Amino acid sequence: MIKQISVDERILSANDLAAAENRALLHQHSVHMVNVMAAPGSGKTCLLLAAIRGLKDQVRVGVIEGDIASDIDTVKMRQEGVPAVQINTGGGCHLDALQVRKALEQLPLDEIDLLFVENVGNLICPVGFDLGETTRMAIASIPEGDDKPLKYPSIFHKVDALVISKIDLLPYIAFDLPEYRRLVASIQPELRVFETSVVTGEGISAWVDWLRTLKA
Ligand SMILES: Nc1nc2c(ncn2[C@@H]2O[C@H](COP(=O)(O)OP(=O)(O)OP(=O)(O)O)[C@@H](O)[C@H]2O)c(=O)[nH]1
Ligand SMILES: [Mg+2]
Repeated sequence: MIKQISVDERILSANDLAAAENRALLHQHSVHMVNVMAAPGSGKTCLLLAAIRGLKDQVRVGVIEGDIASDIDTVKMRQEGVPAVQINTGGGCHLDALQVRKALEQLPLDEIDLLFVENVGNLICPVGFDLGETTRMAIASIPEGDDKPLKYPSIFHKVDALVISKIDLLPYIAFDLPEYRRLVASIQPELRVFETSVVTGEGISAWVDWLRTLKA
């Protein structure tokens, strides 16, 4: 007899299966994972360092760093006293759930409330890969230009929050912030948006206050 397969049955890819297992593991340890996606040099590491300092004593932070090569960002995280694991993709333009699983096995999950994943700097590839995170966040910096929501709409569609970084550079760069925010709202009207600068400190506490609410 031929076995019938329901058309509603979803065939999960290897990544989706691993992501589901990661999510279950994190839930078991009460860890809230935030997948941070953005272009290279947008300010991911600087913002995560600011978050670690702002959350200190209240929220136990851990970090997974995704880079093509080097452990530069991981060293910075460890210098702040948080557990951090480096994944080098060796050329891959995004992290996948299996790589994250290996990193999770190296972290003291019972000592972490909020786990940031700094994904490989890229606006396209990371968007398609569920890592098992609970929250997805994009960072877009002023020097990248105000046309990015038009050119890379899917990242703005898929995230739970957007940080517009390097806001201190607005006086020096042609960037129409109200128009940019209108474009973002046209993609996802309810998207939570923060404007920050690690140079002046503007907007950091509002963003850190929101991060604090994510603690599992
Ligand atoms: N003016 C200004 N510069 C910033 C700000 N945040 C970061 N930078 C600078 O931007 C550069 C890149 O910052 P990083 O935090 O390393 O960026 P990143 O996204 O982690 O970079 P990759 O991990 O290499 O993709 C550094 O020279 C920072 O000093 C900001 O708010 N204002
Ligand atoms: Mg970085």
